[in-house]
Order: sequence, then structure tokens, then C-alpha cells
Amino acid sequence: MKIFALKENEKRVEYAEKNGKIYRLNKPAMDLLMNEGLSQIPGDEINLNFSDVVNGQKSKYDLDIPILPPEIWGTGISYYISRTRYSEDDVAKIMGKTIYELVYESERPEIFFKGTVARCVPPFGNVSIRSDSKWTLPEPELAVCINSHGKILGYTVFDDVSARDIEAENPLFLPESKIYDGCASFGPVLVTPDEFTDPYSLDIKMRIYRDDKLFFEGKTNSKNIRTKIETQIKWLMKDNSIPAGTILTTGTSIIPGKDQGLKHGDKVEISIHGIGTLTTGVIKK
Ligand code: DO4
Ligand code: MG
Repeated sequence: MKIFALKENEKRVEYAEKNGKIYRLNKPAMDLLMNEGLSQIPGDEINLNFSDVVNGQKSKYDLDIPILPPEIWGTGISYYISRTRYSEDDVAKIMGKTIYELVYESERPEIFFKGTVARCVPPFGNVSIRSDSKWTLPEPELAVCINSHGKILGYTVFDDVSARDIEAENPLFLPESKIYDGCASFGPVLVTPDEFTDPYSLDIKMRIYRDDKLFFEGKTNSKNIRTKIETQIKWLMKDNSIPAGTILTTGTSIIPGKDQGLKHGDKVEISIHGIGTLTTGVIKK
């Protein structure tokens, strides 16, 4: 099943796609996700072309984020390339190793609070560059939605937009680099595990367009992730109660360079095999 949401006359309406049929839900999508035993989807089947809704380039509809997570968390430095690229700056070292090398080697992953729904923009919305940042990067990531026991309810595409200059200036500035208005987007759909292939063999691609021309392109595969998603969830939930519907975004491994930061007017496309393409614009505050 794939969950998505549209804004209709200023109201949020949730939908589910299953076996080629689309249902307008009359119960919250979250209830549906938490009740796998339901034999019938609670809603009316409607005549809507799924590819018109979630086509990566554009949508005929006004999409919203697929679910409304009560909390959003992130994992950092979960790929070898992030360990290396983050260590390139003049960053803090402990006993001769950069903090990023150390966190990559550590059993405990780096886990940080990423934000709330109010700070997320929907697919085809505009993510933001902070007014005090000159180097902000998109971070294309596979994200999971979990219940309060840590069970994975669905997978989605997440952009963990980050003010890299603020983060590089001082690691204690991480919260300001990560959490601000327009610091994230996710969607266009949430795919339930029964429709999902192996989360450790997914092609992930990102393209940035500037003035309608391709400005940056990168690709990776989720097989390169160091800490398995289940282990990330276990650490997130250690002595930390997590409300059902929480999103955990699992880390980036496509990292544009210093001269490839986002600019006002850019378009970012992030595709993950089996989920779809998340497209957003970019604005500078
Ligand atoms: O401290 C760095 C955070 C890195 C991050 O968000 C990632 O690796 O995806
Ligand atoms: Mg990230």
C-alpha cells in the first residue's frame, strides 16, 4: 500500500493506493498503518490516475506530506563517504581523529532531533536556505516511519536540508544547522513494508537543477549503509519513548561540494527505487 495526501480546498485529505486502486480514506492514514489486520481499506474507491499524482516532474494535484509525524529524528554519518567528506573541514579532533571518524567507528550512531511537521514543506514546495547560511546542502535519505515499539510502518524519501557552514563552524551548532523553517521535505508517498523490496539494495539519486539546467547529479545505493536501520531504531528508542508515526531519516551518502551548495530558485529531485521522486524548489530566507 502507498499512502499519500492532497490539499483540497485548504483541507488535508489522505489517500491509499493498493493493487492499482485508489481510496479516499475516511480514517486517518496512521490508523490504517497501525492496523495491518484490516481486511478492507476504510474509504471510497475513486477514479484518480496515480501517475498524475506522484509523477516526479510535476503533479496535477496539490500534494501534502504523506503522513503527519509527531516527531522527526535523523541519523548522521551512517555512510563511509560522509565520514570522509565531513572530516575534510577543519573539524574538532579527539586523540587525533575527527569527531566524524570517531562517530562512524562508534557502536552508538549519531542521532539528532530533526524537527516537526510545521518545519517540513510538502513535495513541490520550497525547502529553505537559512538567511545566515552561505553553504546549505540537500541530503537525500531513505526514511522510515515507525510505531511506538519501533516497528517499521513505511518507507519514504526524505531531504534532510542542512546548513553545512554553520555545522562545520562548530559541531555544537548542529541543532541550528538542522532545524529551522523549511529544513526538510518528504514524500511523495509512504510505502508499506509489504510492498517494499530489500531496503538495503536501493538506488538513490539526486539531481539539482539551476536555471533549468542540470547543475549537480549524484547517485548511491543503500547497501552502503553502515548501521542497519533496525539498529538505528534500537538506539533512537533507548530510554526514549517514541510516539507512533515518528519518522527516522537514515543518513545521506550523496554530498555535493563546497561550491555546489543550494541557491534560491534551484530545483532538487531525489529518487529512491521503489518509492518515487521527491521534488522541491529552494528559497533563500
Ligand atoms: O553531524 C552530521 C549530520 C550528518 C547527517 O545528517 C547525515 O550524515 O546524513
Ligand atoms: Mg542527514
